Amino acid sequence: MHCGLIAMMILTTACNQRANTYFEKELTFPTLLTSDQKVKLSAYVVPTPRQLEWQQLELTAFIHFGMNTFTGREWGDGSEDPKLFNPTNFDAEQWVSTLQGAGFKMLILTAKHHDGFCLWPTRTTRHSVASSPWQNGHGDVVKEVKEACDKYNMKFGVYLSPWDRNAESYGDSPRYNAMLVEQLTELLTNYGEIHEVWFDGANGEGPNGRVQEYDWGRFYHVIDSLQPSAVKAIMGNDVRWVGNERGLGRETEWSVTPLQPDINEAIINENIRLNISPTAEDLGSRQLIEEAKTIYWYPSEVDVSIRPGWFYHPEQDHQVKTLQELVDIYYQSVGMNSVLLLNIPPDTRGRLHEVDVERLRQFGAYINTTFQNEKITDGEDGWKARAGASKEFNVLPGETINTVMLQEDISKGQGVEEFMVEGLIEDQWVALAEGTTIGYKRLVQFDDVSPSMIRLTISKTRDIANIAKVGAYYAPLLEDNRRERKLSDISADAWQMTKEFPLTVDLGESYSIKGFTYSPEESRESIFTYRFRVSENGTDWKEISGGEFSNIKNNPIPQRISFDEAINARYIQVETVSGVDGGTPSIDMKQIGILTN
Ligand code: FUL
Repeated sequence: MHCGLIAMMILTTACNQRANTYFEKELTFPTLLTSDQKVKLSAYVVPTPRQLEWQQLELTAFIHFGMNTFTGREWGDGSEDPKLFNPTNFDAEQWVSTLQGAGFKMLILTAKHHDGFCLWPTRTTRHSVASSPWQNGHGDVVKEVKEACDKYNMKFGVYLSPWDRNAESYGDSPRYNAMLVEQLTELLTNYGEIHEVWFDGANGEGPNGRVQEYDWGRFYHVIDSLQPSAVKAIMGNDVRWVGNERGLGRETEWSVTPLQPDINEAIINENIRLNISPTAEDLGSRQLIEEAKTIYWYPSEVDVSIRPGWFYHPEQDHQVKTLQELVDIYYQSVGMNSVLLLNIPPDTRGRLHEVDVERLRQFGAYINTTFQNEKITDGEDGWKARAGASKEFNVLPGETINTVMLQEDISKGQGVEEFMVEGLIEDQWVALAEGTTIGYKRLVQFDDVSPSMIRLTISKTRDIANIAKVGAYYAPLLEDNRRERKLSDISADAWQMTKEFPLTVDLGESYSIKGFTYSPEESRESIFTYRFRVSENGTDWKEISGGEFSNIKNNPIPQRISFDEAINARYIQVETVSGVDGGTPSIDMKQIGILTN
């Protein structure tokens, strides 16, 4: 059946249809369709105008700043004294001008993180900048950042953590929901235009913790009515979490997917039926579309920090990602049909650290230089491609290339399932790269070549694909000066495990211990809360550290715990109190490192 006809048929059942053949954001399939018809129709689901505008930003920046900046933690527990928040040289313009210079188009600020401390003088709680010594309690971080954004023509978004470890009403669902609505309303009415609202999904409350039932429908309604240009991200239904915090998109990244955030029973059950979640590898294959009842335009956002942590910690000044790492992340996010949300955390002065500023400058310059130097002609002529169609492009004489950029006109949907790029070298067509999805943007890399022409073949599509742009570039090779931090200052050669539960280790001799590291492993559940004890003789133990490895579930990087003061010990013991999935995972000796420096 002709697609237009099917679309007409569906007119009565699907919502939000724009023109005759497009389905804005959402399409519910009528039951009569065959699998092939469903797949074909999925190519006609398109973004809303705000989703489209968001996708075109490509580079967006996260700013994690707040109480944790001053306590050295990643997740505060809400009991922090507001007096600790006291930036000495706060300069929002420095953040925004640096980001703008590096090509970023939006800044998202942690207006409230899990510790509940509000960066604006809210009426909902005293746990805010108004109770801090900063600007004698008259400061407003949200306002200063928004003003700087306006000055530098940068879009602005807010991160408002639903999980709140300070709010007394948290867990008393209606009361806390009312507070969150009030906080949202303040943020969305007092500061001008807002372009993204970021609802994080983290909640570290254990089995005995407070359980809050969020009223997502109400939160969405508040945002849609107060800020119609804002996309709702992560626990919001406009922008999807890519599924990791490592800056890694999918090779096959469909913006059209049956996935929706787990905001109500019906959605949770449907996600379970389809076996999908933000971390699933397959979110949009033919097979999945065939089984789906409703599909959505729900594109991916890649959030990753320029440092190991989301918040600033001085000991991570040497671990700012290298230019090579940032460029890799760019290829794996923007180059894989996603928007990059790169976090750069300001320090206790309230400024971006010099190392980060320099790295951002290098990154912006590299991306700019690479992609401003187009090496082919006529790559911007729109092209409607059926499966099997090819098109050739002239390469500027004598130029070397190693990167190709492909773009679909996503205002007409996403359709390409397979493509191939070849180069004409000495009258022979040579394969340069192949891939699956394109979507808004796809970058593919290959070894340096100097072809006279390149040829793009759209090998497989869901329906006619709308190719908006083909480009070819030379991306200079970078020297990777990655610096790994040591996970242990002492060799484990002489260590002996003396007990398995809790893991007890004889280090062979006594050391002055200043801290320890714990490296999670993919194959086993990570520890969430722990106790760490030391002993000189293996009999008398002293507990010197305990608590949580915050955010280890979403960001399973090595954890470094430093003690307040060094302690002499020959034996150590690590006890699992709880795991990230509610179990009590065991731990292997090789997952532990001892810090003595
Ligand atoms: C996570 C949070 O728990 C982290 O602290 C951070 O804000 C990150 C962006 O999202 O889930």
